[in-house]
Amino acid sequence: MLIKRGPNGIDLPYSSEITPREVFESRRTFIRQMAVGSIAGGALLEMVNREAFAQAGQKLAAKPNPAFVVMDKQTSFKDASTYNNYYEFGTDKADPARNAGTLKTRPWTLAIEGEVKKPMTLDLDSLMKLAPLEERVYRLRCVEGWSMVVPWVGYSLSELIKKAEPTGDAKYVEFVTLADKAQMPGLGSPVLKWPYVEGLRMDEAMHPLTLLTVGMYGEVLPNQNGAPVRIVVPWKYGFKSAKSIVKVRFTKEQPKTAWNLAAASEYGFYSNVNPEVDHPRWSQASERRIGEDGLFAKKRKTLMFNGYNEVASLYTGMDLRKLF
Ligand SMILES: Nc1nc2c(c(=O)[nH]1)N[C@H]1C(S)=C(S)[C@@H](COP(=O)(O)O)O[C@H]1N2
Ligand SMILES: [Mo]
Repeated sequence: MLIKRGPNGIDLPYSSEITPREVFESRRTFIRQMAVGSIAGGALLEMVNREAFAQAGQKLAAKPNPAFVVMDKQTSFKDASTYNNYYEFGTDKADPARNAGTLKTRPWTLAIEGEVKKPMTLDLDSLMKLAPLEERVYRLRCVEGWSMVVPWVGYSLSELIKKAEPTGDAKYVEFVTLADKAQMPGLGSPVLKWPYVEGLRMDEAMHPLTLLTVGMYGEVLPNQNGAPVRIVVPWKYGFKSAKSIVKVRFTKEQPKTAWNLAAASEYGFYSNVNPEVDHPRWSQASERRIGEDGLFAKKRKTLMFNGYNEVASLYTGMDLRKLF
């Protein structure tokens, strides 16, 4: 996919083919005005920003990163965007696709706070431009026993963390997600304590696999997949991959996460994909790949760390049966 270079040399993350016509046209007018020197630099930045206020489905330019591509057949966009867990929009798999249209993803801000030298609040546009967008094809396995293979668009969360300069006291990272009753019908239900909160240990958050995600299948994230910005941690059960995050908080103490608070014996803080540690109510030894669930489809063997063996060294010396 092409990255269009803006008139001032800033890479525009969206290509003109898909830019809404009025934006495209105003850009042309604007370029013309630029040529006659009638617009100041400030106005230019504003224009680039406005252009990047993309909606779900809009194309995103991202460079495939072959170092992060699993060879498994990709799940279809249709399956990945209609079979979801996003309890803020209902607990049925079809609910998020049906109900998440009410999520207002723009404007959006992400606050970076806690144990950092540089706390900041980023709007979506600055977030999109903080590092080059990459496409990465990851396996994602839900604790319920199904998995998907999705081409995500984003960049390593470590890029953002480095900018915030964590202090020596930052041992964990907490992700706080949006909780707005006006937009999210599921908040009326007490299934979880809202907002949905997740967390990682600092070294897990800094691991290059941990992806700050803004798109999938070459497009801006559909709302039901966690627009406008989510985390994807491919070696952990899906619930660690928090959707629609509004805050990244660096802490001394291990964050209290939503699923752990709801049922500590079933959902540990670590929740690494581990075929040897069963969920108290079912085995975790195998999984069903979404899209392969016909009558004759075989279940797949679940792999340790979901197949991401490069993370094993993060856990040397830890008893992963106790710290599940
Ligand atoms: N805010 C929020 N994030 C969430 C959830 C949720 O209910 N709310 N569900 C989690 C679970 S259980 C899974 S399996 C993944 C599913 O991501 P996907 O729908 O994009 O496949 O999102 C995770 N992130
Ligand atoms: Mo899940």
